[in-house]
Amino acid sequence: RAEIAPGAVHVPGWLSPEWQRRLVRECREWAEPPAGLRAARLPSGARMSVRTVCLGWHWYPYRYSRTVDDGDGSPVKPLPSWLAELGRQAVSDAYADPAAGEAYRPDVALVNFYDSDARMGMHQDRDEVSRAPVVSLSLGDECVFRLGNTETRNRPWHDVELASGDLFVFGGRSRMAYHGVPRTWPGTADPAIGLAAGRLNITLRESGMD
Ligand code: MD3
Ligand code: FE
Repeated sequence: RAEIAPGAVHVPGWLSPEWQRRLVRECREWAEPPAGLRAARLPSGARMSVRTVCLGWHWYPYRYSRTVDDGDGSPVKPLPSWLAELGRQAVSDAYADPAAGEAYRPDVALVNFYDSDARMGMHQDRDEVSRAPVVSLSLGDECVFRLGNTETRNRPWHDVELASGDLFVFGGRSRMAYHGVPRTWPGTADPAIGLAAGRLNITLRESGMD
């Protein structure tokens, strides 16, 4: 465990190879239509290079709905209870505090698919009403993850290399920090987890909505 900033805890290799293989397989199924993978369109009209599938709630810049309003209009896929439970275990382990895990009730997951050119610019996650932590699980290619400050999208920031199986929990004062993924490292994934190329990131969140 490494606390990169207050409330931001990195746990390298948290997911076993078995969990990594299972999650890759599940991500592939979630990516299928209806309500499958899409590249969100920003209000500027630009398409994100990262493609996303949502579970529980559908995120589109910059709000949540129960249907894929910027896609095929289908109801969003449910968040499996086993994945919410994995999120509780993640919070409990990262903060070494079983009570923190017990209190965590994620109701949405965003699954991001990165090909070798995909990037995520510096942004804040402010579409959730809840200020509960965000849990991040990385699979496949390694990447540079950039954790900034809460004031501006510019320096100071920390660059952290994230690899397949890594857990990151962002709570407390880091929950509103700017962050992004300036690049991935193509070819660094272990094909044994079932992902030949690219990077997957699963984030779990509490929406704070009914
Ligand atoms: C720090 N995803 O989906 S996960 C996102 O790797 C997003 O796909 C990145 O940023 C990815 O919004 C980073 C790590 C992450 C997620 C949420 C955060 C870091 C965060 C919220 C607050 C602070
Ligand atoms: Fe984010």
